[in-house]
Amino acid sequence: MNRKNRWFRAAAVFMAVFMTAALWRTEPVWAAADSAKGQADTPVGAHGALRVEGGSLVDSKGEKYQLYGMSTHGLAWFPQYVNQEAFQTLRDDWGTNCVRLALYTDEYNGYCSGGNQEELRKLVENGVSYATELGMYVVVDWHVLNDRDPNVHREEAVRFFDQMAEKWKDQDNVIYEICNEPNSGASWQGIKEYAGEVIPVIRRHDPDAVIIVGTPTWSQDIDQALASPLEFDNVMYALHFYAGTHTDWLRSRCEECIGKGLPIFVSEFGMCDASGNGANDFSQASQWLDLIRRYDISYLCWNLANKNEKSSVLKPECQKTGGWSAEDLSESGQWIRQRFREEN
Ligand code: IDC
Repeated sequence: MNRKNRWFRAAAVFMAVFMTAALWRTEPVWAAADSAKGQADTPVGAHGALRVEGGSLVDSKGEKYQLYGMSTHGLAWFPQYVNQEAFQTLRDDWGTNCVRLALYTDEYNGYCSGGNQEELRKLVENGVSYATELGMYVVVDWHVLNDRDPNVHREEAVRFFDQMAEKWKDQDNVIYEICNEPNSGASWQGIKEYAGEVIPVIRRHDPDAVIIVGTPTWSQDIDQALASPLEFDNVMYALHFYAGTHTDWLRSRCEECIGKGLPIFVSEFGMCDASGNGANDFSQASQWLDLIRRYDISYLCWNLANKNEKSSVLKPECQKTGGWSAEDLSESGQWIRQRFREEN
């Protein structure tokens, strides 16, 4: 190679390196935060915007796609687990692709019952940012429980989802769950009216967002949704189970509804009983997760905290807020982490 050619080559290499570096600098923040993976390797990078097709959740290529991971406990009570290291551990060590942020509406210090709304919104926003930086999907859960009927705080829900959906309108990874568990007589008709008001508020900002709607009797009566579905696209219906309480009869209902094309999302489940405590029933839980795998249903486990209750996945004495090792996990935590890892 003569002198001139060598010079050209060196200049070309320099330019290529310079251009790459310049492009790199314009990458979103996650690129710097997440040195372990390139974006294409993250769940969102590989699967993009999700939608509902033929009763199933599908990815941007139209292939069936299953979300799975942990739900936080109440954000007001366990805010410390909303941090990037925690979510990264759930992604890289537990092998999960989704987290759920549980915002209680009406319990002690709930969003509509005396909680500091600004701080709670900040926690939700931070949670969404961490998930986004890590290329994970995130479910924003308006955790109706004590209020029984989502219409009790309908105005607040409209305001909340209006503000939140405006923020995330350009993101592919945010899923909205508009009422965790209507219960104690809250009717499907009433839930439909509530959904009919809240869904258009979200859709005004984010026309394609996937939205999960809770069903009567603590999100067990999916058959009522099947009999009278909502007239919106990209909607899924919540089915919740606790393996120590809900057994064959609810699995049969689940299979029947799936067979008829109802899009179901298990946005909360536990291996113990419905109190969140009581013994774990791993045999029932296995039967549930086998069914879930058979139909590619998405599923999120309750709960990421060290509360002294069976459903918490961390031991009560564990003070770490991320980077957990096997010894930090409760019986529930060890079991579900293993199951999640088998999904990959
Ligand atoms: C439970 C928590 C518990 C908390 C209680 C508040 O585990 O620490 O004191 O809520 O009412 C659900 C609910 C979920 C419950 C969980 C266990 O969605 O909020 O969490 N559960 O009872 N549905 C069925 C079970």
